[in-house]
Amino acid sequence: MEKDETNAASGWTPGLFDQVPGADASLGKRIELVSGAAFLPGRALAEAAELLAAVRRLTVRSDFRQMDTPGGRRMSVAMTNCGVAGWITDEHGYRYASIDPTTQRPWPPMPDAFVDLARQAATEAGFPGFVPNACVINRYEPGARMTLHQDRNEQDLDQPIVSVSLGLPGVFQLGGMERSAPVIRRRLEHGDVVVWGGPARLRFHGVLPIEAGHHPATGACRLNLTFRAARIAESA
Ligand code: MD6
Ligand code: FE
Repeated sequence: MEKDETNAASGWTPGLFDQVPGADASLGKRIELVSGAAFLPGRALAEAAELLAAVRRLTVRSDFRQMDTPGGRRMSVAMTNCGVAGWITDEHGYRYASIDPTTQRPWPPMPDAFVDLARQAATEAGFPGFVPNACVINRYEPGARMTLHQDRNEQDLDQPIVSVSLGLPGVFQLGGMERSAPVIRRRLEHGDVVVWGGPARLRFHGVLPIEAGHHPATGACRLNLTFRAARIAESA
């Protein structure tokens, strides 16, 4: 496995990504961004069209919407979810809920193609046995961004997160365990996958404002799918 040449000084844990049976160069590159975070360039390229068709189908039932943070700011990213739990935010806080507050119905089920890709990518990155039950789907129009945050609403922090980028590129920022820690930046292109767990699971991260452009697969936006093992805090 290759080390990230932009981050050669990171404390790499030998073995974490080396114990996957059959993991070799022929399966595609795996680049360790920091210990616990593997970058799989182009890993979802073959599946991208199928993933996007599934997103189109499930947004008929639960469409993208811009949510408000507990502090009262409207997020620039539009979101929806599928699976048994959906990540939501409103004046009461951030949490997972089994009911879409917009439709008052359960979120759409997670398509098999989503589960298959997430499990395979997690295994290839050294996290076998990943069981995603929630997928957050983010849509970034030009100018939309995700400020630095930690993903800590999930039940089982031993389970990784699998992140799939589709459409326009975005610049991913990966920081430390405190918001003020220095960040490394990585451009994520259509079909790129990042798997993130273990010692990296609670690192701060975000996405810089998306630049305007056109992508043949998505048009004028970037989509990001993040697969998680979540906990349902309440029903809505
Ligand atoms: C995004 N991703 O790439 C936002 N979180 O649009 C995330 O917030 C994220 O990519 C945890 C793990 C991987 C991620
Ligand atoms: Fe996140």
